[in-house]
Amino acid sequence: MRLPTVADIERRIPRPEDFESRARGTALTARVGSALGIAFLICFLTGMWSHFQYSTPGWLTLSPRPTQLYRWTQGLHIISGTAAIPLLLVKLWSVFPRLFIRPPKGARALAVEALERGSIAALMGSAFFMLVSGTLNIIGWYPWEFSFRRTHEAVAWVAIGSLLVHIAVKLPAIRQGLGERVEHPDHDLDPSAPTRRSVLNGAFVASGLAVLLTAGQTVPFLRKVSAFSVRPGDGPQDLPVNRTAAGAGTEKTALDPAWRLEVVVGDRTVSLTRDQLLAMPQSTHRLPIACVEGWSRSATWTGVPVRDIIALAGGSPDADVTVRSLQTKGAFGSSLVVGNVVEDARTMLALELNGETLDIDHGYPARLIAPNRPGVFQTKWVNRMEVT
Ligand SMILES: Nc1nc2c(c(=O)[nH]1)N[C@H]1C(S)=C(S)[C@@H](COP(=O)(O)O)O[C@H]1N2
Ligand SMILES: [Mo]
Repeated sequence: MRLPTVADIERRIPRPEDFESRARGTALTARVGSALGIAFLICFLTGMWSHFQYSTPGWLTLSPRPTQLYRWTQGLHIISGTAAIPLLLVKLWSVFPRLFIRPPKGARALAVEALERGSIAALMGSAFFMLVSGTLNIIGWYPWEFSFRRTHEAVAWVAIGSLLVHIAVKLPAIRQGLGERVEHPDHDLDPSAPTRRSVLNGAFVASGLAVLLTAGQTVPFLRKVSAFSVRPGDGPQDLPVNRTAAGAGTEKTALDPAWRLEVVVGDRTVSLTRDQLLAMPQSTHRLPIACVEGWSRSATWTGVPVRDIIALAGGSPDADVTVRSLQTKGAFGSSLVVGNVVEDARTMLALELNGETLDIDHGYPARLIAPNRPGVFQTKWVNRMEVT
């Protein structure tokens, strides 16, 4: 038996012309690609906003208004990312025969081709990474060792950078494709074959369905429609739960009658029982929990404004306050509330949720709730506030 030669192998590798579907073509690629580009751009901008809200740089002061801002930006982030998945698959299908173009002759042409393919490889790799890691994050599964947040952010820059290069390189083809009619001129030769129009419509329908079936986790009127949304509405007191008291190791300490809220201002510490907190003037506000993982839900919270508690201990009502909890396991056991958020009367140490005593999984005996704040910072099982 003779071993196959390079030429034998080459003969077996298909060529672009071997893929005959007339549904492919620049008219389709340019349209699906434009929609995908818009989805990626929205996803990128809202994602960067999320990083700003999560670790706010010193030059930026985030306002507690608009109250629902983070809910909107993070909702859009998850919706645009979900919409992008079917679009990316159809876009890939429409161009993948081009992967089989043979390398050109000549060093210069070869170098240009290698650069272009390199940028496409970076774009594909980063786009897949973003959509896969984002989806796993939405479903709350972290099968990796690295920090999701930092890696998702770093790769986002690779994705947006290589996307801009790709758009710049392909601009003439994009303009040509958008100028062409969608349908192939001889599409009636074989009426049973899928047409470009049907593939294009299919891509948009699939993308729309993906959104409809999941967006109910953040868009209230879609709640009943979104069969695949991750946290549709279960959880005590009509509000989903990410980390339970058992998960945080607080199921005993939270119910301990010896619980006190310690308020530390300088070298002064004031201890308050839950009854003492209940005896202070209460306020009630409707505020959302807007989780970075893409679900959000408004609820009616009753409790004591944080600024009143700080003032009671002799602190300034616009001080920066570190809020700590009984949590012993895992992340997000404490958070910082900056002065202009403390100052807002709706920033509360909540004692009641939807008219009932806070459920232990929602942070009994007391939890923080503030307007326009990522869910991870709405600290549950609070036992200490420090003016820093
Ligand atoms: N102490 C503590 N508080 C926490 C968390 C946590 O892990 N530990 N998770 C946060 C996250 S990620 C979210 S989205 C909200 C959810 O609040 P809920 O469970 O009452 O809906 O709580 C936040 N508060
Ligand atoms: Mo969250």
